[in-house]
Amino acid sequence: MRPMPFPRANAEVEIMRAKFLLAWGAHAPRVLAIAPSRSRTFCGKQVLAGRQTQHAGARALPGEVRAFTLIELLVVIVIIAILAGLAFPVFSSIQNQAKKTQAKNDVSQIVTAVNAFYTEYGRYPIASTVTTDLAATYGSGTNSDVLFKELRASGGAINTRQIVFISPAEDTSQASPKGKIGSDGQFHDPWGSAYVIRIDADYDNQITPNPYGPNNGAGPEPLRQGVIAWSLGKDLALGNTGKFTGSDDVISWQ
Ligand SMILES: [Ca+2]
Repeated sequence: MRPMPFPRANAEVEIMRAKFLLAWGAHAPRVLAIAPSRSRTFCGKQVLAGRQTQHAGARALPGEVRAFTLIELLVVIVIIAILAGLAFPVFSSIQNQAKKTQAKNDVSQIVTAVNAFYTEYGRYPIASTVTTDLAATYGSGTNSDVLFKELRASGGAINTRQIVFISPAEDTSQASPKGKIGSDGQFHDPWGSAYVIRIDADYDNQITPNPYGPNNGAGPEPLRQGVIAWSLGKDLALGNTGKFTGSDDVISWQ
């Protein structure tokens, strides 16, 4: 038998080796790439004969699972964190604007209810012993439950016909629930502080004092109103250093 030339025997061994590597690679967890410099041509076909090297960016073999690297996951997490950071202030601003809209609606309803009471009874829902507008201020200093008992026909002495002039949602499990009547009987704004109401107790068709002072963004003093209501806003404080201009308060008369 004529001995097989060494280069041909070497080529057959390398073909078998390449077949083994391809078969093994189908079950390997990582991509196997063959160093191109170690391949050679046999009978016009490319024979893979090089040393195997792991390469994350190499093309996956059939049936192989492509996994994310730690760096790729970290990049995705950082991008998500940046997007969330950008979206949160926008979301917070929209939410606060919705609360201001609700507060504006609530103070308008309170004023409408007090005026309706006046139309019905010819007087405001306050005790006859209260004779100044400053004394007829409820929700700040004086608890507003005495006023809302009358307006809600809930135990008041003046609303003798038990007419319901206003009916906000109620949550008596909390002292100051947001946007509801609490266990203290007061009507709380969406940030949790009680709405403040001032009524023309001396019946001169104007209210004195203006809670923000004259010409501080909330009109003159006295105000030509029978009843006013306001919310302290998100900062839970009256005005911006006492002035309405630049504050987050919500008022009924503008
Ligand atoms: Ca007055």
